Amino acid sequence: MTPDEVINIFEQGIKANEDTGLRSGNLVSLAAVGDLMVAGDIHGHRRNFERVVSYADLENNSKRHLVLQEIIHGGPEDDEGGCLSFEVLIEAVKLKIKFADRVHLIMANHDTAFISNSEVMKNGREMNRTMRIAMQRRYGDSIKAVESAMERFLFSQPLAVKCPNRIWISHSLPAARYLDKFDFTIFDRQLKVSDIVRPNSAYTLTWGRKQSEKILDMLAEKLDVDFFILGHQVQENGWMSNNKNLVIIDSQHNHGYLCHIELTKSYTIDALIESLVRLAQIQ
Ligand SMILES: [Mn+2]
Repeated sequence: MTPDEVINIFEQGIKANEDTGLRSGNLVSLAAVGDLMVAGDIHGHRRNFERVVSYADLENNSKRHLVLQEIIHGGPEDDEGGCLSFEVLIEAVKLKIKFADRVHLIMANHDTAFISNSEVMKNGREMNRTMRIAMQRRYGDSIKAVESAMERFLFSQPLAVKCPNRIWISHSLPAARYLDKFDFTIFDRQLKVSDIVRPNSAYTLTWGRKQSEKILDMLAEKLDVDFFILGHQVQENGWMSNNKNLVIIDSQHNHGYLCHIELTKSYTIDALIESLVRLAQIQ
């Protein structure tokens, strides 16, 4: 793909993000029709991305939605060790363009780190630098324009998806110490660049970890939902649950999972756990 083709894909992706009919502000609200698949962090794992897309089979399931998150940083490298995960992001953006109202890429902390060019470490490497170096080698003199299009695409992503059956999906949730200052209007209004910078609300939403039961109960009430499906926190077994109102899924390794829920039925936490699908079983 030429740099111009890549830029064009990101531009179309921005338009698809902005024009998604179910989006209001930074929240996508799904109707009580069809079903939904949610993938956790992908981190450049192309094979798992392909498994998720193949399992979702959006062509043949016209009422199905797919949520993707944290696609960049990790996976295959070029000959000089540069991170090639931007290639998987481009594939995901193409899918967003094709199924604009049914594919939802939600904002993650690696995205905000890329946009603000702040450090994000993974296995001892600063991932933005290693990815930008690979992009520089690929796109040469056009690097600035490609980076800008990619940053603007990532910035145009919604923050969360709310299901009619009271399930909330976001990359993470704010940690306890940031909750007092959390701006809940962030879901309804236009996002500002300052929102993604520490300690502002899109930053704390996407970076938060280890939310206590008390915090989850409080957020559930405030956001008017019963359950959270999140990514972000690494799960070696592919998922975890607090057996009450939280399921975390992880799709970045060989024990990765996705979550497959109906949008028309009520859930219990046990039923949500039963809706988990092991990626390795998908051809
Ligand atoms: Mn994350």
